[in-house]
Amino acid sequence: MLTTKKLGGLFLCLVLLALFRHSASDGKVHNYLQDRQIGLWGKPRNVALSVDQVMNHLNFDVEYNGTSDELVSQNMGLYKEVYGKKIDEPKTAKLTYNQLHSVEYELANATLLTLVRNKELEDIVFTIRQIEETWNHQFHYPYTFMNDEEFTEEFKQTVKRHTSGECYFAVIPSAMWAKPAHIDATKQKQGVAKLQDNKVQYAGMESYHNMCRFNSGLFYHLEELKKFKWYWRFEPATNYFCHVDYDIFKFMEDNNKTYGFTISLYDDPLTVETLWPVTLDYIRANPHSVNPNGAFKWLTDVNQNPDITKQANGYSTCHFWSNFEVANMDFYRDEPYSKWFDALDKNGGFYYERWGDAPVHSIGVGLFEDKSKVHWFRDIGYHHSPYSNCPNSERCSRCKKGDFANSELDNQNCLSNWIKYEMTFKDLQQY
Ligand SMILES: Nc1nc2c(ncn2[C@@H]2O[C@H](COP(=O)(O)OP(=O)(O)O)[C@@H](O)[C@H]2O)c(=O)[nH]1
Ligand SMILES: [Mg+2]
Repeated sequence: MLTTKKLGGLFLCLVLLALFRHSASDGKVHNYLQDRQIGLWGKPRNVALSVDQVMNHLNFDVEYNGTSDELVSQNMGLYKEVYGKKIDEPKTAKLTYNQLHSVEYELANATLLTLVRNKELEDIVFTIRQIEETWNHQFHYPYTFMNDEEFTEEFKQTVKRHTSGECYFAVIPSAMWAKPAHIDATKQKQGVAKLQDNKVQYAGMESYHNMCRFNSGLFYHLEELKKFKWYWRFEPATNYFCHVDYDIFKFMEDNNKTYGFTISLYDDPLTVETLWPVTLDYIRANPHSVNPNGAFKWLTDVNQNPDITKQANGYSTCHFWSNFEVANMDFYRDEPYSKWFDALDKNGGFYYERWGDAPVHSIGVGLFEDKSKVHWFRDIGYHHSPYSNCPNSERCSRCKKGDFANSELDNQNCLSNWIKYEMTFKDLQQY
């Protein structure tokens, strides 16, 4: 029999449930995640997949009853909704500070890292000053500068004046930088000509191809980097807008993350026409290397930009924009990534096409790592022309809150797909 007391208890439970659902609700974001039935309790299984299972995951093709323009606009709505939320530091993570600027502070095994040319001295100082001002003045993490040539004394002395941590200068051995001997010159010429006909940026600049290959799969083998586990990549002339007080590297370490990013974009499909087919061949032979909780849908979405996915033969071209990234180099050094990179290198697409380090890192992370180990640094305000990540936070200045780029570039934004397909409700509540 239902007594008044029991009814009261039931009522209280219903009210609490409703309150929980309300407080946990983020409008559309909540609905998307509910639709996918991924929630607080959605723990993935960690069992190796068979070839068929892997291929099934990668043939993802949601029916979408609308045009891709409609989807872009819907996704930008989601993007703006997420950005509209006021954020501060991550709420549910372990954070480490050095508020007293103690010299005793124990650093993580990490370096700020940039590949840069002597002629970019002014631009690199421009960026270093912002990294110091918004973050590193509290920690004094070391910097590693990489170059395919010797750095000039002027370069070295100038950057040392603007950095609060130790500076290391690494000259890249030509075996790591130059085009490998197995590249077929005729095939390369034909490939470059095709890219040039299609107005692909940097197509005929061999140093750009070298740079992409080096950043994709070689930098972490440099002698000067062997001692480090973590890196934060930065580029000349980029901006950092927000003050971050906690240790970014320890955040990664203490919260079990492998890869951190700020911006996610589409690539020019012509630069990576065969990257996905070559990768599929590799994983057909090595299905065990694929992580069962990979970011498969983000990698293969065909709805928002169907032409791109078709032209890239099944790869959405969505990638983490790697001119900013914080990551664990041991992930690249381990077998799943490094063996796959060797297969890519052997194929030669870094020269026959223009495979970039951003899609290569992203496919590698998306296939071989658990997506829960990928972190979107919502709180790091960042700009590399023409795109930005500018959160709605009191900690940021000099950028327009919620800004991505000019609206005609909205269809270049992939972050909504990451949010919709790969983030859990709990991930979204982290800030
Ligand atoms: N040392 C060196 N650095 C390079 C070279 N080419 C590109 N970089 C660096 O590689 C990064 C990416 O190059 P960038 O010109 O910014 O390419 P984009 O961002 O794709 O337009 C930047 O940090 C550049 O300074 C090169 O030939 N030598
Ligand atoms: Mg750049």
